[in-house]
Amino acid sequence: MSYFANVGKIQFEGKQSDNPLAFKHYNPDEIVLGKRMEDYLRFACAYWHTFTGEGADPFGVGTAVRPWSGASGIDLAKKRVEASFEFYEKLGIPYFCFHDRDIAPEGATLRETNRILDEIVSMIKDYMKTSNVKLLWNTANMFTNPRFVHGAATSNNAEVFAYAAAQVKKGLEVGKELGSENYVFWGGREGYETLLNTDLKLELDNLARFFHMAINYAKEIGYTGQFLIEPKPKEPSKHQYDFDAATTIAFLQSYGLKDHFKLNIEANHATLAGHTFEHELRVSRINGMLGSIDANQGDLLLGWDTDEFPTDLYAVTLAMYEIVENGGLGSGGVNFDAKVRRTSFEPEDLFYAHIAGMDTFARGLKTVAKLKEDGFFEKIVDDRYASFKSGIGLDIVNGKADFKSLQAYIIDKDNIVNRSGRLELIKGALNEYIF
Ligand code: XUL
Ligand code: CO
Repeated sequence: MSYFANVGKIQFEGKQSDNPLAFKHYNPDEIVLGKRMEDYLRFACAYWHTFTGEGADPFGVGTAVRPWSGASGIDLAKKRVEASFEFYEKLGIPYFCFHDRDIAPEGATLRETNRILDEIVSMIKDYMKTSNVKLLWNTANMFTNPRFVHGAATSNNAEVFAYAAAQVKKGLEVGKELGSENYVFWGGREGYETLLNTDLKLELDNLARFFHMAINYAKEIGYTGQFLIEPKPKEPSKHQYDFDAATTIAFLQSYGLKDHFKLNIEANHATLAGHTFEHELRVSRINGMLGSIDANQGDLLLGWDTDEFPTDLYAVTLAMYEIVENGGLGSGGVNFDAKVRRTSFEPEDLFYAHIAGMDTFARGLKTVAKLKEDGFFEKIVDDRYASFKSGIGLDIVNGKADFKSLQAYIIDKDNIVNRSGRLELIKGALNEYIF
């Protein structure tokens, strides 16, 4: 049975090709910056958007036409698994990611839910035996079911905390079973609405307790995937605890968790926090915390998490620069946490969307290789901070200066000279690399 019979294996055909079902820039075997493109980028398909999502929005039901539409329950779950592996193979995407509830429906009790999950996990495991496709990460959906109305690990209800713990326990077991290279925590409802009824300190302490329990259990069962936290400032919660990279890193540090986690940075979450994607990546990178990315883009005119496929070359180039400077993403990858627009409802659109995203990142990587070859940003920054390379600046950097020596140095100088930042010159020159 074929779900995407109209589509064959997507090949790299190069820039000249006018075949919409071909890569123009993503050439998995091409060596860029000393590594195969496929190994650098480690692309992943997000199960929830591509196979579970149906294109619903708050004003209307789904519009997506899918070859598995019409099925329900466990039958639907199985059809999605079959379709997903056909999709990965045809697209040539090396990884996938899922939430527990994306792949299998819930039962009446957690015991029943886990039994259904096991059935689908074993089916996925069988597919993985005959395929090169691997699981980049799995995670727990602890935000859709009404039981999580007040949060999961930060709920005021201890029974919900227990439920969430049992759910993540199972997630780690599933991660071990399928060899997931990372395990993600995105705290969609880990936040609060108003301080009028909230014990902020208890909620944060509980969140830290929850993470410590996860670390202990992973150790106990020998799950070795990297733990990742995915920051997001709001939506669905108003004040989300993992607001952005800096807030999350400070939280992890305060609770003795920093060595056990890295961050999964999502472009659209960055913009919701009032940052650029590259800002969030830079903050993570310089703290040694950049683990993986959720590749997408938002729409600044809309202001919510639109999860569009990433096609903005400018933003993706700057993001790839951070990834290259990080020495790649280690066990992480580039997960397309992105959905086709509600108006792009045909199955082929799933291929066009991923091709666009993969080509954009491949172009970004190639542009960064050229920028690195020329030392583009390195020269700009070296020159701009030259005052710290010698004299009083070098003393400051080397810890040889104090307030008294600095005062003595500056007190009689009346000619402090600043230099232009040359921003427009830089932007014009950068355009020449990108276009
Ligand atoms: C929600 C979001 C999630 C996480 C995984 O905004 O990004 O899909 O990536 O739970
Ligand atoms: Co995400």
